[in-house]
Amino acid sequence: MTNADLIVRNVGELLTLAGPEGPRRGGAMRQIGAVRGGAVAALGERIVAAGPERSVLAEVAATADAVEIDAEGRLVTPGLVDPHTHAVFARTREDEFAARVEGASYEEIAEAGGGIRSSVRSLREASEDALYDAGSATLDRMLEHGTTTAEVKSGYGLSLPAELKTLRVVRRLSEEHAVDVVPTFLGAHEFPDEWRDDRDGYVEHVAGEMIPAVADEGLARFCDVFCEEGVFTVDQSRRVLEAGRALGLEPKLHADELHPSGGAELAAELHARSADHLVRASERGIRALAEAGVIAVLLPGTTLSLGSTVYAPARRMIDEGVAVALATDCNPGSSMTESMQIILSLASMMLRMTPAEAITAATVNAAHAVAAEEDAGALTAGRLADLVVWDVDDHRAIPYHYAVNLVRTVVKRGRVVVDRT
Ligand code: IZC
Ligand code: ZN
Repeated sequence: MTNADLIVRNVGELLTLAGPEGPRRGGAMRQIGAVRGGAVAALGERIVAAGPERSVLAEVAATADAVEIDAEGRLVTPGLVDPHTHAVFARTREDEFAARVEGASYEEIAEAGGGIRSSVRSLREASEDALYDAGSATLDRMLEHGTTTAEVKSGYGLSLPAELKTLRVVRRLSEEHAVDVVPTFLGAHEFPDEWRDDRDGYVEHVAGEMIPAVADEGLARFCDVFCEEGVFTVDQSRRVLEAGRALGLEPKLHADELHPSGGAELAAELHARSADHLVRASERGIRALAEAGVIAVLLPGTTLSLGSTVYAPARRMIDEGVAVALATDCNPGSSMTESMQIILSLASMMLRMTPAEAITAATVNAAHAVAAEEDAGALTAGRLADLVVWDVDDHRAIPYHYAVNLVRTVVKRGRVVVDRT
């Protein structure tokens, strides 16, 4: 018998996502650990039991002040994990969105000095407090939509002080906001105005000065690079990612988003934690990801927002044995959403991932993509009590009923943090 101070019972469909260690691949992506008539019990921040209600209730003793949530037959899943966001920025870019609607491309806008460089100008001027307030409001919206863990990248500073400012804001958010935040350094997101005539010089500045300063302050878990035609080449990306790894920052890549750029192959060569986007990844690149065990983080909200019709080849990846995860890419330029729910809908509608595969990709595989697998992504004893009670009773309804918020209650670290009943 163990004590429990939170019990969620009367769960119509409980998805535990329990299963073998490691990210799920192939047919295992459909195994979501569904239990009819389930319950979850927690003590403090962590789960003590989850499974059929009868066995959970037989295993735990409720404390005198225990909170009980009656799910009234609804669906309960792990809190969603969003493993790729640029959630700390100073200003939105609806001007560029409107220009794209009228025919301008993302790359034309970037070449003309807009895009990421526009976000850099506004972020450099913003105070830490203003960035914190904006980032906190963004995380609030994520939480309201069921996300309980999110990765957040820097990359709108592109100078040592502005990158450190961003990552200190990310750290403050991780300390103060209910959402657990995983910090990623993305100094190689674009070439800032002052380095555009000396691109290799900027790469050396990132590798030789920014990364040591970031590592010294313990400000990031991962190092990412925008490896893409017109931005960082494969060689420049390798240089940055190897410098990061040498100081303890694990590699991640923006790979093959707009053109086949050799990003997937580089991710495999470096045994990166994840390769993200992969819309234009080559066949060889996809096979290399599978062999190297690199997680593919797919971002269909970006494809939608850019008005493209070419989505990442998710089915081919799953068939090849790549572990697929999903993320919002929440950012002011190419995917302005905080909701993983619309991402699940796009995954099913446009990537042809089954609802079960999409949920695996947004929970357990997403947790692996940000090295949070011991805490998040599944409802099993020992993991954090991060869960969502949904306003539906069948997991297939999450991608199906789209563009509305289906969240009823969010529990984060054993506490009710969103209550929409
Ligand atoms: O602000 O445009 N693709 N980075 C790579 C982005 C999009 C974010 C942005
Ligand atoms: Zn991104």
